[in-house]
Formats: sequence, C-alpha cells, structure tokens
Amino acid sequence: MREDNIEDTIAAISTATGEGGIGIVRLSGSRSLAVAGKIFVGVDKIKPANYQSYTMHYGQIVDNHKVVDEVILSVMRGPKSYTRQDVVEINCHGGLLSLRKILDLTLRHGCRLAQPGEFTKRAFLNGRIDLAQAEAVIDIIRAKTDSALKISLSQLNGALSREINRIRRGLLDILVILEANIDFPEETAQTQDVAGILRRLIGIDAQLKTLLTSADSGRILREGLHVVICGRPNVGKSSLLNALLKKERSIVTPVAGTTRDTIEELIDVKGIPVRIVDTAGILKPRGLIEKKAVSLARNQIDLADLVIMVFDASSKLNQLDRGLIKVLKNKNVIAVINKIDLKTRIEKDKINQVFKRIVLLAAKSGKNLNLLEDAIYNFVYQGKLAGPEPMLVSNLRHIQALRDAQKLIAEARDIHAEKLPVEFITQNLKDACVYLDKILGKDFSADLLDKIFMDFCIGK
Ligand SMILES: Nc1nc2c(ncn2[C@@H]2O[C@H](COP(=O)(O)OP(=O)(O)OP(=O)(O)O)[C@@H](O)[C@H]2O)c(=O)[nH]1
Ligand SMILES: [Mg+2]
Repeated sequence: MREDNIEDTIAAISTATGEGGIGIVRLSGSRSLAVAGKIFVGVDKIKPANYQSYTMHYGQIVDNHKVVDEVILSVMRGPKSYTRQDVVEINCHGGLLSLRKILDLTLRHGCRLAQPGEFTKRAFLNGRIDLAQAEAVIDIIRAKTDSALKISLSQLNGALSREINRIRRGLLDILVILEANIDFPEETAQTQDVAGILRRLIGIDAQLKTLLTSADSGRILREGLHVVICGRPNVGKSSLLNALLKKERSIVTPVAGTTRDTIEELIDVKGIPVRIVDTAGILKPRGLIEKKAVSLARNQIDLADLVIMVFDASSKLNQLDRGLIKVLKNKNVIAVINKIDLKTRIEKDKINQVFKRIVLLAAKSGKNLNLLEDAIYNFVYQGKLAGPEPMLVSNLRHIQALRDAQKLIAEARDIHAEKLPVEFITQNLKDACVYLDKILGKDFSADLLDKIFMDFCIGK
C-alpha cells in the first residue's frame, strides 16, 4: 500500500544522485514554508513564511545552530507552482552528503519522503495537468533524441490533450443529437439526421486514424527503429553498417560469408534512434555454422520494422537475390544498390517492380549515403515532414485506448450506415468517450495511477 496522502508535506532530493555542482531538495505541501523556517536562516533575516512567491533567498541550512550548507531557497506559493501547493526548493551544494543531511532535516521537521513521481502526481490530482501531460514528464526525462524530446514536450504542452478533447467534444455533440432523437423522435427530422450523423462519425473516425498513424512514428521515436541489413554474401552489408556508423564495427573482407553472427548498433539518423543489425549473407547454407547464421538472419528479418536489402550493382541478379526478394516482397524494405562506383550490370527495373524505395550508393566511399538516411527518415514520417507542432502519440497506453475508441467508432459508423435505430450506436459512442477519458485521466483508478507513477524517479 502506497503512502500518498495529498495533504502530507513531502520532500525529496530532486537532482540525480552523484556529485554535481548543485543539488536540489524539493518540498511540497501546506507545511513547506513552516519546515523551511525551522532549518533555514536567510541573510535577509525574514522568516520563510513571510517570503513572497517566486523569490529566492540566500542563507544557511542549520541544524542545532550548526551550519549544514550554504544554500539558495526558492519559494513558489500554490496554486501557481508545479504541484499547485506551496513548493520550496533548496539549492545546495551537489554532494550526496549535503543533500542527504538537508533531506533528513526536512523529514525530522515534519515532511514525509515523497514517493516516485509524487510531485507530478499532485500536479495531476490538483488539476494543473491531465494524465497524458503527466506521462510526458517522464518521457522528457528519458528522451534519447531530439525528435523524441520534441514529441514529449508537445505532449506536456497539451497538444495531444487538445486533440483528444476536440474528438471527445465531437462525440458528445453526436450523443446530444442522438439522445434528443430517442427522447422526442417525432420532433427530429430523422432522415436528415442519418446523413448528418454519418458524416460526423466518418470525420471522427478519420481524426482517430490520423492520430493512430502518427502513433507508429511516435513509438519508433520512443523505442528506436529496428532496421535489419540483409542480402546475399559479399554485397557490402557490413560495409554499409560501418558507413552508417562512421566507424569500422563489422569486419569487411572480399571473402563471401565473412559475417557469421548478427551485429547490432544504435545510431542516430536525423534525430531518429535506429537499432541497426548486420546479418550474415543469405546463401544456400552448407555447414552447420552457415545454417545457423542464415536462420539467425531470417529471425531478424521477421522482427524488423524495416529491412535494408543490399544488392551488388556490378553483378546480375542471381538465384539468391531472387529468393530473398520473394521473402521480403511484403515487408517494409529499402532496396540499396551498392557499389555504384563499379560498372553496373544489375537489372534495376526488376528490383523497382517489387520495391518502391530504392537507393543507389557506394558504401565503401560513402557516396549517396545521405540518400539512404533520407529514405529511413521518410519511412518513419511516411513521407510527411513533421509540422511545427507534431501531433504524435508515442505512449503505448494512449495507442491502445485510441485503437479501442477507433474500433467502436468504425463499428458505429457501419451500423448507422445501415440506418438501424440510433439506440444501436449510442453505447458505442459512450464507450469510445470512456477510452478517450482514460488517456486524459478524467476516468482513472488508483491502480492505473500507481502503475504510471511507479516508473518515475523520486523527486519528480
Ligand atoms: N567497389 C566497391 N566495393 C565495395 C563497396 N562496398 C563494399 N565493397 C567491397 O565488397 C566486399 C564485401 O564487403 P562486405 O561489407 O564484407 O560484404 P558483406 O555483405 O557484409 O559480406 P558477408 O558478411 O560475407 O555476407 C569487400 O571487399 C568490400 O570492400 C562499394 O561501395 N564499392
Ligand atoms: Mg558482412
């Protein structure tokens, strides 16, 4: 059972552990200023209880007249604070001992140690931010690339919440019309409504689908795009990995069958985190090791978000190429025609018939490598460049709720198109609303909150 009474005044070290220039102990709750008054002596000789909001004060933390540290105290009075409660932040020296001693003093004078994420949870429970915004806080802390950070910031800003609210309002509008139709059927022009409501349902379905499309890119930006390089032996797969990595990671030799194990690396392609895997060339396996290597490569292909199939420009397509094309026909593939510095013999149009994304390059010299990076980037954004305010969903919980809502709306749309009585669809619309409410946290359980905030660090 979590101890998380919102009336308690809580305290925690809010900066990362380890040595740092400064460290922060944060307090939130009605007794924050009173506790500060017991441990802080400002050079201005004013009691913290009398400090104005948004002011900073230089002074000392003292324990029984003994100086613990020299600090700056910041005061943010509720409701205009992170948690909407009175918040005090003590900026002290960043050593663990100093931070621990100050935290300990606050606990001795009436604070309770904060649970993970409890400051942000209070911001949510006190209505300053909704649940989607609260979740964005942890994503910001964890973001690995610029793009991931951008999505999380826009989510914290409320971009996603505004879009969900807009869809929700659209649903409620339809429900109002439907309820009127049920209560006073003779007063509403039934025939006109069917077309009008159908149009609205189609619109909402489209809005949900747009959000879900963006979810694919969102998930990738959060978790990384899983890219697998494959191709027959000796086409230059390892050379391509090294070129993308800009270092000699994978062994390159003129001997076919050089790579036996799969090699995985994390790279940043124009802000997208990419987990890239080099595999053994797919060939007709002879020995046991080759068999194992080929089956490992095939497993990797099954797991990939995107496959880069490498061809050798200087030779004609052979049986191995054709076999692999067949395997990859229905996957997300970028075809790379490598070694364009050599005389070209490959039948490019045959590749073009199967794969719409083709890049010609030379891995050895790095020529046209940027075109491959562009192709990966465009694959993630489906050819659409992210707008000034990318409306991206990246959180799995949100994606699931949106999928559930969209399913219900699509079903309602089909039922309504059949001109069945409106009672048939009102429940769908209400349930879809509940799913949207879950994203925003209008409808939440203690369990859900525990699950979400458990992931946070203490002090946030
Ligand atoms: N001319 C030319 N040669 C290249 C290019 N890229 C790779 N090669 C050469 O092709 C040979 C094979 O390269 P690798 O990168 O080892 O090929 P691989 O596909 O990983 O081969 P396996 O691991 O054996 O399946 C090496 O001799 C490379 O130097 C290129 O762009 N131009
Ligand atoms: Mg190799």
